[in-house]
Parts: sequence; structure tokens; C-alpha cells
Amino acid sequence: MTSENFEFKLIATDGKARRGEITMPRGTVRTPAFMPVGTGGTVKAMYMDQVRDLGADIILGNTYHLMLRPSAERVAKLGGLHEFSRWQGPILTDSGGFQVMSLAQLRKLTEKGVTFRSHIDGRAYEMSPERSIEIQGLLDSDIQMQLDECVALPSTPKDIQRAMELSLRWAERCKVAFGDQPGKAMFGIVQGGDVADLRVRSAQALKAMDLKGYAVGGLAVGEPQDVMLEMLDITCPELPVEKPRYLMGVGTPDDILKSVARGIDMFDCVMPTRAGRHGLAFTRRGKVNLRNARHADDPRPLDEESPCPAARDYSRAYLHHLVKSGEALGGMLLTWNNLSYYQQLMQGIRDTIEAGRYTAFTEETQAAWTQGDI
Ligand code: PRF
Repeated sequence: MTSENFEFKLIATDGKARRGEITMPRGTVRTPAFMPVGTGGTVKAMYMDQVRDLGADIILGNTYHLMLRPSAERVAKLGGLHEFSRWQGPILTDSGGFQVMSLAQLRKLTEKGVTFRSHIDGRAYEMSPERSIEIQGLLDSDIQMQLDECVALPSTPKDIQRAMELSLRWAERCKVAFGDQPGKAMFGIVQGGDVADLRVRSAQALKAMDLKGYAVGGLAVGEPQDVMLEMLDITCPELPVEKPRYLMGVGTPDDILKSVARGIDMFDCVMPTRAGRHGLAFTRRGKVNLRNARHADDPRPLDEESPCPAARDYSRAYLHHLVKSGEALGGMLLTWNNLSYYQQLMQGIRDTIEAGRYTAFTEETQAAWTQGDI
């Protein structure tokens, strides 16, 4: 189902966990949703058809990477990011600030925006909140993110407050730059580090801007999991019930289970794709490091009951061999397995929220990770 407008509706709740649906012209996103990361117009080591067949409704793209290469203007001329990458469903793009801070060189941040040099060729760039929205528009992104400043933790309360307040001013400017686009959305991003009072102020100020959705940023940036969860406990109740909530850059399967329990609807993370390319498999029974020599003679598949051929049809011995030999197929099969596991987890989450047994599902899922046959 699609809709001319960007709409979110709640289908069921179980405690604070929410089962919902975002409808927009390019498709429906069933929430809680995990968005595979497609940084530079590709979910690394996957065909878009595979990504879709695993049950992903939406993928994430990155302003920062695409503006450097091949450039937003070039993507626009070639028909936009959907046409360019052959992903026809909804795309959410991150605004670029976070990636500039973690990847670019000679970064300078002012009220106007951020200037930096490309990590690829050293070329100088400027990105204001308005330019970030312009780029996301050129990419034809369905859900665009405000430009924000995320500070790594630990940081001083003073720095955290300065970044949070700057992010609020940038949210206003992004809202104006985005204007009125009925089939699309621009999300604000709650900042405030690990300071409860700043989180509340950030969420309340963004709520007053009446945006179409809200992200929680500035978490999973060096703090322990219990601090992240405490910040979600404080932040989620301040956000409007009728708008989607997106926890940026999170996380492990355990982070996802616990964040859904606190009211988060959307996630993205490089974990399943990056770990796959490094030889790590996520399975129902926990993580398996295929680089380990103990798999060299193991004829068993990763998970004989998985719907994913990568998990079911190849021996651990073969996967070990591929990974040790640096074969491209090793990263392809493990990425496939990992994204399949993540999408199965999300399907389980959605089904059990609807059935009113989300807590039991969480406990069973966590218990299975530690049982281990491996
Ligand atoms: N802001 C933006 N993107 C992000 C983050 C953020 O705080 C994070 C933090 N986990 C990941 N990606 N714009």
C-alpha cells in the first residue's frame, strides 16, 4: 500500500513497544523497521533485489558520501538515487553532519554550517543546513534528516548543551528549507548527550516544531548500553505518540530489542553489513566468528532452519575457507545471512507486539543467543 502523503499510523502497542506503519508514495514501511545501510548508493555486497526479498522496506543513504562521489547534481541528472541504484522503495538519507565529523578532514563548525575537506581527495566543501536539505532533495530522498551536531561521549555538559542548542537552530532552518512536501518527510534529531535535562529540552523544542518524525541522535557514541537506554527512557515520553521515532546508528540485536521496548520504531546500523564483510555471522543462536580455526572442518550450516540460503546451504567449513582466503563471496554470503537475521528479528518483533507477547519474545530470543551450539 502507498499513500500520496507521508503518514504514520499505530497498529498495536505492547507496553511501550509500538507496531506501526509509515505510508508514502514509494511504499509502506512496517515498523519497528531496520534500515540496511546503503551509504554510497549500494548496500555493500548485496543486490537490491536480495535486500528487498529479505523484507527490508526502506534503506538508508548518506548525503556526505554521495555529495563527494558521484555528487548530488550528477545523481539528480541520472534520475535520482532510486533510479541510479535500482532501489524502488523508500530511502532515508542522513544529513551529513555525523559523517563529516567522523570521516572528513580539517572540519570547522560554525553557526552557518560545517566546512571540511573530503577524505577521498582533500577537496574543500561547505555544508549548511539548507545545502544538506538541497542535496537530499537532489537525491530525491523520501525521509530527509536535519543537519545536526553529534558530540562523542564522554563530553562536558557545556559542549553537549552547545551542540544541542545549535542542532535546534539548524532544525528550524532545515524545516524552512524543506518547506511543504506532502509525500516526503524531514525528521528532527534529539541531541543532549547523556544529560537528562538537555535531552528533555531538545525533545520538547523539536516537538513544538511539529515535524513529521523524530530521531534520537547522539547515542551509541561511546557510552555504556545502560546509559543509552536511560536516555531513551527519558526522551521517548517527550516525543509525540503519533509520529515515528528513529534511533540513529543502533545497533546490536540486543540494543534493538531493548530500544523497541522503550518506544523506538526505526533503526539503522552498519553492524550486519560491516561485520559480515569481516567474517562475523549473526544467528539465532548468537554470533559466530568464521575466521576461527574451529570451523575449518565443520560441515554444518550456520542455521539449518533459516529461510536464507546463505545460512542454510553452505557449510561453516566453506564459509571459513572463503573468509580466510579473502574471497568476495565470503563477505557476500555473510552479509546476506546477517541482513536476513536482522530482518527476521524485526519480523519477530512486529508479530509479537501485535500478539501482545513482546516481553516473552525478547526473553526467548536472548536465551537462544546464549544457548549456543557453537
Ligand atoms: N546524528 C546524525 N546521524 C547519526 C547520528 C547522529 O547523532 C548517530 C549517533 N548514533 C548515528 N548517525 N545525523
